[in-house]
Amino acid sequence: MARRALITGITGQDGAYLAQFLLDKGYEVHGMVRRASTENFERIANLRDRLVLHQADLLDQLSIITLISEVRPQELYNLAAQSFVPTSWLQPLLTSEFTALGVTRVLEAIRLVDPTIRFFQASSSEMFGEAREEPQNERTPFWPRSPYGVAKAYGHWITVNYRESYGIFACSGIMFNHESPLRGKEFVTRKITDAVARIKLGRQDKLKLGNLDARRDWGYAGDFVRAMWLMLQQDKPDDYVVATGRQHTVREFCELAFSYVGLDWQEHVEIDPALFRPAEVNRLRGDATKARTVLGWEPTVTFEQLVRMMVDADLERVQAELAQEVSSGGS
Ligand code: NAP
Ligand code: F7E
Repeated sequence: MARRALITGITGQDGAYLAQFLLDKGYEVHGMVRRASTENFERIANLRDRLVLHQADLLDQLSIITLISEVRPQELYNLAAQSFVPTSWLQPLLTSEFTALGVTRVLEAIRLVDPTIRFFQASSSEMFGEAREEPQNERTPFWPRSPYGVAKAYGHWITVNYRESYGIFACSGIMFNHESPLRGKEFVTRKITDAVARIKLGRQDKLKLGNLDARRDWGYAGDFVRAMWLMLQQDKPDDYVVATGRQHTVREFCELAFSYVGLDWQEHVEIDPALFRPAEVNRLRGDATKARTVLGWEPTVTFEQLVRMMVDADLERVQAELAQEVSSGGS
């Protein structure tokens, strides 16, 4: 019989990559989606026929219990969250409800319905915040710098706590930034590659950014979902940093993305003070030695390949939009 997995946040970047990964492994894949007035399934459109989607919401305990009772998965990947850091200052309570308490709701449902379900929690390098050491590993203390980071720290510790209190096979993946052509356009990498494509094709001239000096450890989402799965295949549940170990500034990302299409970033990028954050996470770099040695996990896509992959995908998409406009204008 096929193994059954349930993914919360299946409509997001990681949800789409994980769904594809699990389908390729022969899983029966179920996804939790929240109700919206307009469907939001673009990222999983190509998989739609092979997935079973169910309505439930991280805010609604009964809906999660009902969902898990109906699906009875062997593995549950909790990827749903309010994941955009700036929004967490505008909506700190909602962020805590989704990103922090939502984790407890899922764990409580597992505890009640079937405590043998293996659980993955999508934790974040934002928990390290103003990091006490570099690179950061599983023992580096947390100092989150946003309501999002604080909420993720709660989600991490409640995952550890349910493992220790109830013996649930609960793993926390402390994931550093990971990107792809499916990344939301408000995150800095995709904001840049989308603008590069639009500028190159004459649809835009300027790109407003905030802090160009911030340093991140950027990896590829397709690599990160493999680490999630590997965690749930081990004999024992544990926590793992998932990162490339390489660090770049936002400025370097810009330079590479613009120069790839023959543009000078300095002619197009403007600094907008409104995009600076109330408290910044200046530098992050992960030490994934444990994931490498225990899980056998390795990233396969370099920073340079990632930037080019994202620019290429945005160029193709904007070109297709332009062609569509021309053909509908001409008809
Ligand atoms: P994303 O693209 O923003 O996707 C978030 C998902 O959560 C969406 O499917 C969204 O559904 C869903 N969601 C939000 N609130 C919900 C609610 N109340 N009930 C049900 N579903 C809800 O995020 P991502 O980049 O794929 O990241 C996946 C997870 O990893 C998140 O928990 C994120 O915080 C964490 N993480 C991400 C990174 C990264 O660099 N990408 C790094 C570390 C940790 P809608 O489509 O309906 O909005
Ligand atoms: O910002 C700087 C900004 O929004 C990266 C989420 O997936 O990864 C992500 O969080 C850096 C920051 O990602 C702009 O100040 C400059 O220093 O792409 P971001 P993030 O905040 O690191 C972690 C691991 C998660 O868990 C989160 O869910 O870029 N920056 N100018 C900008 N950032 C944005 N968004 N927009 C700008 O214009």
